[in-house]
Amino acid sequence: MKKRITIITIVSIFMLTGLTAISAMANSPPNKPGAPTPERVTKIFKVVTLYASTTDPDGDNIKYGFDWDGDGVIEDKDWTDYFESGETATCTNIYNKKGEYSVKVIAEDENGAQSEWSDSGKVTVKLTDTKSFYSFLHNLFEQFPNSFPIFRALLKL
Ligand SMILES: [Ca+2]
Ligand SMILES: [Ca+2]
Repeated sequence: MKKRITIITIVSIFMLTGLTAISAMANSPPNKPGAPTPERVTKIFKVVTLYASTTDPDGDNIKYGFDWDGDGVIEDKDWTDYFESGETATCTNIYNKKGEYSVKVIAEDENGAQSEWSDSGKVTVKLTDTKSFYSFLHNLFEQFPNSFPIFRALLKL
C-alpha cells in the first residue's frame, strides 16, 4: 500500500513538472512593437518622450526597453514598468550631445520572453540655445530645490 502511494506521488510530480514545462514552452513572446517614433528633432538638454505599444499573444503584461542610441544596449533606467497588453508605455531621455540617433524598442512579457526589436526611428539632436539651457537648469533646480544654492544665487534663478 505504501509503495503504491509512493508511486502515485512520483507519477503526480512528474506530471506536474511536465505540465509546468509545457505551459512555459507555450508562452509566446510579445509581438514586434512599432518604431518608437518615425522621426523627431530636438535639442540637447531637452526631455524627449517616446512611446511604445504592442500586444502579447497570451495577454501577458509587457515591459519595454528603449535603446536611445541604437547600440543594442538598454540601460536599466530605460526599462519601463509592466503595462497591460495593448497599453501604451512612455519613456523619457535627455541627450547631452548633438547628433543623429537611431532609436528602437523591445518588448518583454512577464515570463521574460522578448519580442523582436522594433524598426528604428531617428532622433536628431541639435545644439541648444541659451534660453533652453537655462530652462533645463531651471527644471533641475525645481526638481532638486536644495541642491544648488550657490548656482541658483549666481544665476539669479
Ligand atoms: Ca507571452
Ligand atoms: Ca543604448
